[in-house]
Amino acid sequence: MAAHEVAPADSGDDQSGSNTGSGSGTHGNGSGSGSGSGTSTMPPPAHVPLLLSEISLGPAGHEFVELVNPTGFAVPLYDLYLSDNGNYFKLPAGSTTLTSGDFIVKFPDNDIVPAHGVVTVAVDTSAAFNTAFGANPTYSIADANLTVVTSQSPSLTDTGEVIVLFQWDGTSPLVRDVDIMIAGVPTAGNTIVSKSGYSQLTNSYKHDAMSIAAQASAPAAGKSTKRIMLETGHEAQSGTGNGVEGDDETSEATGTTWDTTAAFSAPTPGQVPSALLQ
Ligand SMILES: [Ca+2]
Ligand SMILES: [Ca+2]
Ligand SMILES: [Ca+2]
Repeated sequence: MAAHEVAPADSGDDQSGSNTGSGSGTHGNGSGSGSGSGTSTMPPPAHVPLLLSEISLGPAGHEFVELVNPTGFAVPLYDLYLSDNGNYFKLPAGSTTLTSGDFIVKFPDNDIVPAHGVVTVAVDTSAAFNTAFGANPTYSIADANLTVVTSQSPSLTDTGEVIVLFQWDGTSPLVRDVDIMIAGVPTAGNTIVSKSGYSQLTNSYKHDAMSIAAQASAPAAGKSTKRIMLETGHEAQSGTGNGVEGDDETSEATGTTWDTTAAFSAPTPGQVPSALLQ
């Protein structure tokens, strides 16, 4: 009779459990035993809900960029890059010229950001970050536990930097923006560069609004700038921008969605306000 099949009440979970259990390796040192065997042929995710959430420009050892996953589901870091150089968008052509002090790094394909998780990328060593904040970062550029695509003695300039999270599948002529923030008041060499209409390989970038603005001032040493609000409703989305899903990341009203001069406070790496969690 069919009841024989029912036997162990707990076996049903075992089958699905064996697939989900591999989500463990969220952090950089991982063995990469990750879930995705067929990663090299996977298309880049069409939806990347990750956001920049905090930027600490200094002093040395205290420099980091934080990302948050606002959603209640895990998000892969597949095909995602981070840069502090406005020419990041030339990466597919191999012609990215970094000025001294800048970097482009790529996250490990098999790593994920857990639901409501936070990732920190330290510019200096994990040891220096630990000395500053009492915990290790998720990744360290100096320790190269993520892929350092190119760098020139990377640092975050205290007066200001553009920070860009972007997606590239390794073969497309163009990258796609995920989130952009101009922290502090960067010099021309450290800030965003318009890619409107820029022709590269077999395609051209669409129009960038470029209405994102520098802050009124840079956070003082020992303070950072932090996202306080989600971007929805504060940037052009689902349009014809250069971002994932047609968003225009150069249009975010970061004067509203990030803190400002009077509110700059001590860094909180690994922690975000609950307003950022959906
Ligand atoms: Ca820099
Ligand atoms: Ca944005
Ligand atoms: Ca934080």
